Amino acid sequence: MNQGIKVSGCISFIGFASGWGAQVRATEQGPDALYKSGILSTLPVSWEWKETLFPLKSAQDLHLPSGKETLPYIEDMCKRTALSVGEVLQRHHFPVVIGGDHTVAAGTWAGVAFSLKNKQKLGLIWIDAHMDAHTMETSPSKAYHGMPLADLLGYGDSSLVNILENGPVLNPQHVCLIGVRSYEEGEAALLKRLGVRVYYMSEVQERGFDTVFQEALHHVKQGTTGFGVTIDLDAFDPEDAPGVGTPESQGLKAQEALPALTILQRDPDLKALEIVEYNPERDRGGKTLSLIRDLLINILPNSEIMQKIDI
Ligand SMILES: [Mn+2]
Repeated sequence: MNQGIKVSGCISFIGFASGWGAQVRATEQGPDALYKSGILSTLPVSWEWKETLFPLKSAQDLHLPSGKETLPYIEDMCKRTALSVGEVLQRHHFPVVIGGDHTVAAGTWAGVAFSLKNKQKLGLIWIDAHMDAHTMETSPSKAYHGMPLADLLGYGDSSLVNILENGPVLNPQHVCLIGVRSYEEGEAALLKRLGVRVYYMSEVQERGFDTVFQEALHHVKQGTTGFGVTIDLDAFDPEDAPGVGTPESQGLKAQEALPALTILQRDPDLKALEIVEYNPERDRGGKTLSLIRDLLINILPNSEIMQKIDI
């Protein structure tokens, strides 16, 4: 890590208002719904809403099927996200990207790795009900939000693999998935072949979230110069997060996960956070919205830690 340059600023939110990668596209309304809800005003940290990025055309207006036809919108959005995240880090602020569907991850983490010059030295904890590690060849749905982890590992459309520079953003050794319980053979085979550590939901239930998370944290910090966390809200049980694009039963319990995540608040190696797949149309009684608030309160670094983050 570079020495002597300290984070001096605040939390910078970037909204990714796109559902182009999903079959259910209302997640494009997620960032606006979060911003307008007013819950951010209750955060105990200083923050700014840097910008909301919108696709060239709304996915809900244009009824294109999932697959190649949607790629131009997705690659444009991912590239703009990568650049925006880079601007945040160059100002020594802490980026929080709000989706939108999970295709954004291909842009967010490309932007972090490029800006911090730690390509293949960036750890990533991927909290999700799914693996998001398909390629167009293995995906039954052809929806791009099932592919961003494969893109980051170097497998996928070249426009999504090589967003700011050529070559894979992540080394598979530095990646962990937590909460997986719905996946297809092709993506599981890719992750297995690459040696990516997957903590399936069954293992989380057996060993407890706290134990698994601490192990995952240790894993992504080994041999890396910083790490990130991406949270697909569908990792959580639909009881705690009904407002998501693709709900899956038997998920993480917020009550169990939130206390364990507070360890991140004190970790100066955490460089960025991403929370995705919020679908306000499906939320019930503001449950998902309040989960997002609780995640932010439990994870975001306080101002004391902000002074210690080397970028
Ligand atoms: Mn996902």
